[in-house]
Amino acid sequence: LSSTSSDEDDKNFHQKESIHQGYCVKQGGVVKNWKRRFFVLDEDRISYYKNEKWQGKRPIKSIDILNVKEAKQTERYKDRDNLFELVTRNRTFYVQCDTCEDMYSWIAIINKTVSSKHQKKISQFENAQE
Ligand code: 4IP
Repeated sequence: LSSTSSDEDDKNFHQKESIHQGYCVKQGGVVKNWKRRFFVLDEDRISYYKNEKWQGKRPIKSIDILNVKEAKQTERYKDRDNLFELVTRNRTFYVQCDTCEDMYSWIAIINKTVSSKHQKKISQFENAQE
């Protein structure tokens, strides 16, 4: 979602049922500072918000799951443990979890959601061909 979306788009911010959610610390894109944000994953997108009272609110940023290539553990920043990277078509997000278990959960669930989404797209395409 771009910052240019109109207020009309607000009703589209209603997410599908949340698959996974929780606080993580993320790095900025250009200004590389780290912020604690509340992440919410559903079958279509990963969004982050200022805090856990996200329901009905516009996310700070929302990433289309179809733009996500993969999530994987990284040691890019030596002073930050439990760190994974979320590789998208145009940006790699660095996300630090509170625990190692959190990190593995996020990585597994993101990659699973990405592949089910692609699988769903493929079946839709195949059904349309029939
Ligand atoms: C901001 O720094 C925050 O880190 C933003 O994170 C981040 O945007 C900005 O990245 C960065 O400049 P300040 O708060 O000091 O302005 P958040 O959006 O979580 O608040 P991203 O794109 O990471 O969300 P750039 O790329 O706009 O510089």
